Amino acid sequence: MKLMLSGIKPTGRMTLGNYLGAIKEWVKIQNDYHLYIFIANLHAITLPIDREELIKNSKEMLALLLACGIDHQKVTIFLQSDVPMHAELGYIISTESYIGELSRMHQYKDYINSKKIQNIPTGIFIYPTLMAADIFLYDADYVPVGADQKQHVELARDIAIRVNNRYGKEIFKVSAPYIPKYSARIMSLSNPDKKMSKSDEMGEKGCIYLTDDLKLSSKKIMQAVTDLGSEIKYDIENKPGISNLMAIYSALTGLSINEIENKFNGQLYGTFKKELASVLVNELTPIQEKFQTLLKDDKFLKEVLSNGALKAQKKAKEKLDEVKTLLGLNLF
Ligand code: AQP
Repeated sequence: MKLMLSGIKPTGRMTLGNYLGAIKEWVKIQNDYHLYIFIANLHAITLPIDREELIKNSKEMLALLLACGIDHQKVTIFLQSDVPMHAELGYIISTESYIGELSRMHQYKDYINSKKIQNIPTGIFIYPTLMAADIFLYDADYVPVGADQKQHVELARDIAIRVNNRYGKEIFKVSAPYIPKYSARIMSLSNPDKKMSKSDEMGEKGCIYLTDDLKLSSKKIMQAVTDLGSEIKYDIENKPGISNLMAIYSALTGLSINEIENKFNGQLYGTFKKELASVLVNELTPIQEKFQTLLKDDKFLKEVLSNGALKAQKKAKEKLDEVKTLLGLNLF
């Protein structure tokens, strides 16, 4: 079985975008791959985050992953900081990468250009080297590629090829991008030109959080921005609002866009939104119930994390030892 690695940053509450773009897909493929899923708290601290919030987000994320159907018996779920090899290999990779290539990363350039933060943490700059280490430690065959992280995954591939050539040995696996079959890129409900993001401070109205009261989520759907005209038709360029809602409907029901267009032919936006809200409530109700139960069970959550960390550490240590020996960092 091939190994797939995925992470999720505990930078906020989990969104419908995270769920439909990643987690629902992970649940579907968990029988077909050795799946490693980590809560990327080392990546989360690249921007300032309150410690209590980080702890709360990380715990809720774990409980939600399980509530959404990730099976901890099949999937290795762990907290990134519980596996110190990530930080150690991350440092080594930073010595194998170039300032020029890291400076070209969109995410880094966006921070430089946005002028949102005056002092940009070095962690933003070396984010891709830590991400490369995440991937290399487990010899991941596949890494799911969302549009945002595509460039970072490509850089990891470049670094792997370069290091392998330098040492004349296939030390790092050149992982292939995994393009999910069913997942969608979900946009903000209030601004469909922008991705639905958990850390979007202005995003409250446009963002559905998995743990939100379902009445509030339905209201957000009903108030979602739609476009001129009334036809339920998928047209990203001219009708981004309704197209986004159709993508959500498709990801929730498994119906194709074509089938959705036929189903709602001649109907009004309001009717479609009502139906979408109802589908959403049906999907999220059992998840929220399970989440609430799991959240009270610290003993179980702790056990899941420590089992996951043990499994991950074992694999990660093997790779790190191999690298350290190759570089002359192990004496005996
Ligand atoms: N809007 C989205 N539509 C589809 N997929 C999405 N993902 C995130 N937002 C959407 C996918 O969720 C997985 C975990 O994401 P992440 O937490 O590691 O980072 P992210 O993509 O940066 O997610 P956010 O919510 O936008 O976080 P912040 O606000 O902290 O930057 C990934 O597979 C991602 O593609």
